[in-house]
Order: sequence, then structure tokens, then C-alpha cells
Amino acid sequence: MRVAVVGATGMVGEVMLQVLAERNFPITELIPVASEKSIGKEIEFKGNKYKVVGLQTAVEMRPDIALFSAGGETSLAWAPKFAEAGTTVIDNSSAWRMDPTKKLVVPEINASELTKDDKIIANPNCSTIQMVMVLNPLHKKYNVKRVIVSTYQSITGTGVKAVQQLENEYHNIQGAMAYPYPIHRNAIPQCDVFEDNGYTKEEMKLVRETQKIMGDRSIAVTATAIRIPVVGGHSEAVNVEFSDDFEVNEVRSILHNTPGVTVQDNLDTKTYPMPIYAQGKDDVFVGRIRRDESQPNTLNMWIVADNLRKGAATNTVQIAEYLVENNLV
Ligand code: 11C
Repeated sequence: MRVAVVGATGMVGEVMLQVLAERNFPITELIPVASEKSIGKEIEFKGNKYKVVGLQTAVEMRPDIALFSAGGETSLAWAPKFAEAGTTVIDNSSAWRMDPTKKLVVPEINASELTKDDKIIANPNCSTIQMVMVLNPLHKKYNVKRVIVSTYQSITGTGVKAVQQLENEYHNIQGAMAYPYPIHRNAIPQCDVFEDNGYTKEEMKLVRETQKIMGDRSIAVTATAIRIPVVGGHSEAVNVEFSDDFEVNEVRSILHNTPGVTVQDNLDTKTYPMPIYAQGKDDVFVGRIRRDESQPNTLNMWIVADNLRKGAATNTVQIAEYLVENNLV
């Protein structure tokens, strides 16, 4: 496969390159792509050096697959050009996710929807991916009616400027701000911009993307997304009401048998997921699994994943793997 990584010098792009190397993705030619200011820069991949090229050059090289992580505007402008040149684009921005003509894919859940005709495929938002990885297998058994989720999100979701802001504040240095407030020693109840309904875009992604990926518009989701001074991954307190009743041990067992999900749930040994340990891992971790005693058929869980891995780069590479394994590219 001739693979372009668009946004190769960015935070997610770098993790994409790592994941492609680790998983031994069958690459015959790597084409790192970035904005004007990075053209000509060298990046290393599996011990070899590659020169970064611009978007137009990359389109003309007609790669088989382009993994995009360069922001929504770049995706809107350039993904169609790659697609017209015959390249299959897997896009990590929010640009195409809710377009009814585009698939929004978490491979463990709905990769089977993909066909050869899907030339632009959307990768979901990080906080959605980790939640649906856990909800979907439970939905099959007990039917999810309503989800109440509160997130505790890593600053790496905002990007390198936010990581720098926290570093600066930690060391008491004045510098550029990625957030409207300090993030060190703080919790900011705003991830992304506000929509007209008073929710943030991040919160509405959890609502809309969950329904699209799980293929069920009747699932009610309400979300509160919080930014906290953490770098290892996103955490989520998830309260889920099912139509049918469950046994907590059966829930654990279903999740234990779900590929890509690791149950960490032992109160005796104080075992539960935490972002500091999820960092660098591809799985989604779930623990604190317990019945909500305030109403019937309702469960509480704590879900953690590395937002740059399963929440972004790993999921994108898994989509590419599925396409290759099923001769869809
Ligand atoms: C955050 N979830 O943590 C965002 C980052 O739609 O892909 C990823 C934004 C997106 O702020």
C-alpha cells in the first residue's frame, strides 16, 4: 500500500506513524504530508527518513490510502481531491462525520458497512469512540435507552498549544493560552465551542456520533464535557439505562469478552482504569461497574482510553487494516 499521512508532523499524525509502524501495516511507500511550513522537513519511519511533501504533490502521487489528521478545513478542501484521484481517505476531523453519505466507523462495531465505494471515511471523535466501544456490546444484550456521560478530558485533545500552556503554568512561566482560563489546578467545563442549545460541540458529538455509529437514533444521550490537567487520556463517568435488566457479573463478562476492551474492576485491590496507565495503550479500559440503585435497569461505569491512540490514530489505522484485509482499497 502507498500510504499518505496528512498532518504527519502534528500530534495525532506522529502517533499515526507510530501505530502504522508498530502494527506493521503493509506500506510500500510512505508519503508524509503537511502544511507549507513543514514541506521538506524530514521525518523518520521504521529507521528510514522521508521528506514531507505538500498536499497538491501528495494528490498527484495518487496514494492508495490517505490518513488525514490536519483539521476540518483541510479535510473539507482536500479529501475530495484525494478521493477524485482514486485515494481512499480516512479522516480524523469532524468535517465528514455527520454527512449522511459518509460512514462513521469504529471497526469493532460497524466496519462491515464499508464498501469499495467509500472514498472518504470518517473517524469518530475520541470521547465517542471509547464510550461506544463499551456501550455497543451491552446494547446488543440489554438495549440502551439513555446515557448520561460526564467526561474528564486530556489536554492533548486540544493539541500541542494546550500541552505547552499546562507546562508553562506548572513552571510559572507566562506564555500563549490555548484555553480562556488556566488549566493547571483547574477543571474547565468547556471542550470546544458552544452551540446554540447551550451544549459544547464536544458534548453534541457524544450525542450524534453515538447514534450514528451504533445505528440507533432512539438512543438518548446527554453529556457534560470537562477539560482537566491530564495528558494520558480521556476518562468518562457513564450512567446507562437499559430496556432490559442485567446482572453486574454478566456485564463484566460481556465486556471481558469484547475485543479492544479491558475490564479493570476489583475493589479489593483498588483496581480501576486511570489515564496515567491508559497512556500509550490501544485498548479501552472500563471499571467501577456497578448498579445505579436509584432507578431500575441502570448501570454506572468508568471508561478510560488514550485519546490519541484508540481515540484517534489506532482507530484510523484499524479502519485502513480492515480495508486492506477485505480488498476494499
Ligand atoms: C478534545 N475530542 O478532546 C477533542 C479532540 O472532533 O476530532 C478531537 C476533536 C475531534 O478536545
